Amino acid sequence: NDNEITIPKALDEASADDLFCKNMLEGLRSNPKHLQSKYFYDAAGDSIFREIMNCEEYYPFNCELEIFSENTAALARAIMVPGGAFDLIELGAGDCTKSSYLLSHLVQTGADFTYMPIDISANIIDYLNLQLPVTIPGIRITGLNGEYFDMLEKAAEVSENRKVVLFLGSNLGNMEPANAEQFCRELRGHLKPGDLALIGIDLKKCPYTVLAAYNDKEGITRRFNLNLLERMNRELEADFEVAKFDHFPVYDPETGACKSYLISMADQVITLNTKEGKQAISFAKGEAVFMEISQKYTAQQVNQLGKQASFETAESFFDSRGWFMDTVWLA
Ligand code: AVJ
Repeated sequence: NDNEITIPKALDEASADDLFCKNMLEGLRSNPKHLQSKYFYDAAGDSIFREIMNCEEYYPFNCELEIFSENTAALARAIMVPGGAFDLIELGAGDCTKSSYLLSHLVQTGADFTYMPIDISANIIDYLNLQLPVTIPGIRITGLNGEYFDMLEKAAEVSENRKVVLFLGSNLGNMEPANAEQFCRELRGHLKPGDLALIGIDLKKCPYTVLAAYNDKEGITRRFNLNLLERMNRELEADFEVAKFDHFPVYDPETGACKSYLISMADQVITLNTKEGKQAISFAKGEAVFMEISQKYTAQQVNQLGKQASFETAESFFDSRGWFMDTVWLA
């Protein structure tokens, strides 16, 4: 049945909560302190991220939207090769505004595919499973809530079709370069010859432009970062006073690393309530908590990244300013 919608069981909620708690505590007990940016995306974080995508300074979203809206047919052609039924798997799908251009085009042209969005946010997957068949009638969708590679394995279990993996929005930039390299190798390991990856990556450019994207005047990005403290207040019964933390983004044009930190504005002790009881974490005035990296690359570095992971670059697409790149890698 072509219209059948499979809604798989979401990641076990208790174990997801435990993992969140464990990872937050590990990061806060480290020296220097750090928190994992993948946890930004609870329901409140999803909503603040939508504000970021609409704010003036955050150019990556508009650049990639331009690529997808202006090159829809060419992108579709690029991923239809070598042909046959396929699974279109999107890692970190979000609300799939960009990919929906491609999805609509593929449905309209009668392509034989199932869309499998993978997202860490259960909220997002529930939304996509319900909403996408309404906005794109005729689409086959199987949403998967969980970690990327766990869900890629699941996707391989449920279907033997050729795989096309979308990894857009410069999500790869959220990994340190060495981890990104490892990630691409691991991704390649989950694919067979003939499978494809379509990777969207933000490129190096004027340092002022990059930094402004992570330091918007309205303070949306600041709220986005502080939301993780508020999420700990909500989910771990923590007692962060977010007014006592400041958002501090930096961009190093030499390495291409854009990093954001939260700075403790005072000597302070916060507590979290865990299964093992109350935990106290102290912060020194001026102490930084590393929150997120948004790594920028040159187009050559991206090609190199693919090559090192045993992919062959088939085709690359750029926005009119050459600020962002979507590249098709053949496994
Ligand atoms: C969607 C993860 C690529 O790093 O540019 C936006 C997230 N963080 N503003 C990025 C983000 C702060 C974004 N990614």
